Amino acid sequence: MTSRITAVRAMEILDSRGNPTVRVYVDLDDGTHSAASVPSGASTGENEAIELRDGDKTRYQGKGVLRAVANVNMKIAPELIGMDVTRQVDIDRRMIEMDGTVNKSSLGANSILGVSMAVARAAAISCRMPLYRYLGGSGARRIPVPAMNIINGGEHADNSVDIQEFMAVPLGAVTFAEGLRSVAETFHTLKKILKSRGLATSVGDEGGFAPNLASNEAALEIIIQAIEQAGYRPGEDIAIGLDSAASSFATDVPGRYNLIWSGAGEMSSADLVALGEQWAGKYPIVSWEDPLAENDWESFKDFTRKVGDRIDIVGDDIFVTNTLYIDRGIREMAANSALIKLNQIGTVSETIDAVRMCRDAGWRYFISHRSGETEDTFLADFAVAMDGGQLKTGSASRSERIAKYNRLLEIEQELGGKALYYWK
Ligand code: 2PG
Ligand code: MG
Repeated sequence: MTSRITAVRAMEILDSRGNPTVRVYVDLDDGTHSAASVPSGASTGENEAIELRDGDKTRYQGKGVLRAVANVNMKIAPELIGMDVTRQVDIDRRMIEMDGTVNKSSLGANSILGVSMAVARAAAISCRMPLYRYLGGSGARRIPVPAMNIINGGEHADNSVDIQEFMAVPLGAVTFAEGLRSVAETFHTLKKILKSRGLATSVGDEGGFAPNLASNEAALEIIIQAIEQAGYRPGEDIAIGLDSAASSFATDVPGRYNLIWSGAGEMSSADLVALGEQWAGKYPIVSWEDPLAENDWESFKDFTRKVGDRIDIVGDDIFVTNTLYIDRGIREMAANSALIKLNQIGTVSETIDAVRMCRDAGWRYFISHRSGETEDTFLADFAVAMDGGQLKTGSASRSERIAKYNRLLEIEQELGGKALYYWK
């Protein structure tokens, strides 16, 4: 028997940066209630689906989401009442059609995604299944390797590091729990090293440390030291993942970058590719996200040609979880992996389409949180459901990040000996 939607309503809540975001509640005729909360990015891609903000400067400096909330309550809800909750694609499509724009700017991706996620969760509860199994099927049992962001820079912190994320990737562990332990221990060891050098141990938006270091390379060196001091082998037990978020230090002149914060100064795309190639040879780097700006397709291709056989070149701002851009990326070999963020595209079913496209092309895909998150653990179940094997969900601090890790620990335990954990 299928269950039907009887109510959909939204409210304004706060995200991990204290900015407003949307939470949506869905009720079904079988008595099921569900809720889901929408994340929010800082280093956003130009072609991302639009997050609707009120722009009313008298509330939350213009960042209120009451218009998005009203869109859920007044426009979306009446359309969805009575629909079969398991018809995720139909429900998402109905909202996309109602919106009528290419980037969801009319209803807002924040209102649409909130509904889409709450619908998926309501359906899972109604079917008496954990969300990862409802979305991923009975074979869903792979727990992703967590790329733990232990040093934050760029737009996620107020320090001297241009690269936005330095991640510790526990690819040598045999279970998620052990992998998580190894990178959490590395995080704590890193704290001690920073302290001993008189460097700040305060954290950035994703919970990694945000010290003022002499250079971007100094961050790589100190992470390697932390891995070793924690008792692990760099590159074997724990490798390094990077997210340059290079659009955030691209200048207005195409192909020119300015590594402002570290003082490294201006450089061309070719210089950046050469530097990246050098680092990829020198450090145990296994994945590199947005090494170049979102419009610098030619240099993305060049970098992929040069190091793509050794490391994952992950497109985030360049692809924005949109099959239109991922398809072009696959055809032009602009990368070999894509980052997957639900709110970049704005519905659960379109996010699944993006994952499917990657999988069909033999690309890897990294499921990701946003720098502004909530306590919602939807992402953890989603990552297991997508069978991707790689997840970015922040550091070993800040509860909005830890909530996802704890949910993954729970899923691994629930699966018992059947859980899978491997990097490649
Ligand atoms: C990124 C994300 C998440 P933001 O660039 O990959 O780490 O950051 O949510 O600010 O876009
Ligand atoms: Mg990114």
